Amino acid sequence: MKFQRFELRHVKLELTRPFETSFGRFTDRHLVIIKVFSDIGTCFSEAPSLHVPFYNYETTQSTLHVLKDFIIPALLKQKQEINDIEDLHHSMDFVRGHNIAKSSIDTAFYHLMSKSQDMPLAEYLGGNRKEVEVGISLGIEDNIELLLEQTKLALNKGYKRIKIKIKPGWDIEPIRQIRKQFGDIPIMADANSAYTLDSVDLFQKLDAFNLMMIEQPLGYDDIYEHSLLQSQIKTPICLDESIETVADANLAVKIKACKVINIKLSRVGGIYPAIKIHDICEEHNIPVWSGGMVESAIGKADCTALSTLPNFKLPGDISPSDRFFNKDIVSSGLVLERGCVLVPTKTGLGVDIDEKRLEDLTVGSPVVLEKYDPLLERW
Ligand code: OSB
Ligand code: MG
Repeated sequence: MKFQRFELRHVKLELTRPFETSFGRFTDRHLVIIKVFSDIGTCFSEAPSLHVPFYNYETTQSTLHVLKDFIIPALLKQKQEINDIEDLHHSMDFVRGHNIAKSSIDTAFYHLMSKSQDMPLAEYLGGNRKEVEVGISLGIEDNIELLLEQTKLALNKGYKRIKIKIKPGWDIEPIRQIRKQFGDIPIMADANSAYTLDSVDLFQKLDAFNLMMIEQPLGYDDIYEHSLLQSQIKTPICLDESIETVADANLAVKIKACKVINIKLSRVGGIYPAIKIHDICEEHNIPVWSGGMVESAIGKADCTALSTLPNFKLPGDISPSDRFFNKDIVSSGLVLERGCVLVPTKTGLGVDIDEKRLEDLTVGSPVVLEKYDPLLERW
């Protein structure tokens, strides 16, 4: 397979309602969407970095920069064919980090290969589920009544677990109220690194609410202190931000820093490293689930396909387009039924991009890169 042309777009999607986490409140979602042309066909892929470096260091602009000035010129320069995903990653290894940028190239490769072999992406990955269980991630609200209202709507739609975002001052009380009103439903809390070890008492109090897990309570780059916290609380800790590589997952599992891992394929650099982390966790009896980054239907379809692998044992943050957006960039997207997202059965990614809508939602002009141009190589 040879890459021939890339069209990079900065796309802005309006959220149906603001989404707030401990690191910020957002009303729009900025995404990098790429159309990839190759000798075996074309496809679309997504790099779901945020527009601000508040979740990890990547941003919409850093993603465009790293793709345009480093990763894509290297791919266009390459004379040999790339026929294996490991080779593709070797071609990108010279760039350190920037996993979300890399994930858009990794997923494009999988979309092209699965389509050219007439297989749905999930089947190409070796998954054999027809549907995957999903939960919803509910943002911080202005008051608890609004959160209870959102919880009720989500349960009525069938979501199999409720995750609420917490931060100091918005933790015990919202959880207590949800338990009181909705009883024994699966609930978890995601702190996005809003606490330190000084809050051990608070986490011990949270043990009383029987949460499925607590996600990333401590530092975004910490693993060790999570192991100290895990040994003092009953609630399973789930790591998100601090697992960026296979080495991070290995360390976390070995030192018992968590009992669950949230795999975001974008955060770890794509489907290939995500599967490696999935396998390590499986060997160590650590269940995983697919996290989300408020992706378009492109990214959510990738997460769906990945979640058909056997160690995805807990509901993922996966949803149809209308969970976050008035207008997504697809003409047909994912479908939610009985708390499950149906695994697309079409070949390749399995959702259809509406190119007119993509054009309408593009900020500025697309950047087109084709053929190797030595002037592109600035390093
Ligand atoms: O921590 O899981 C997170 C969104 C943006 C950045 C970080 C996170 C999230 C979510 C959204 O929780 C989950 C989703 O896409 O449904
Ligand atoms: Mg999280």
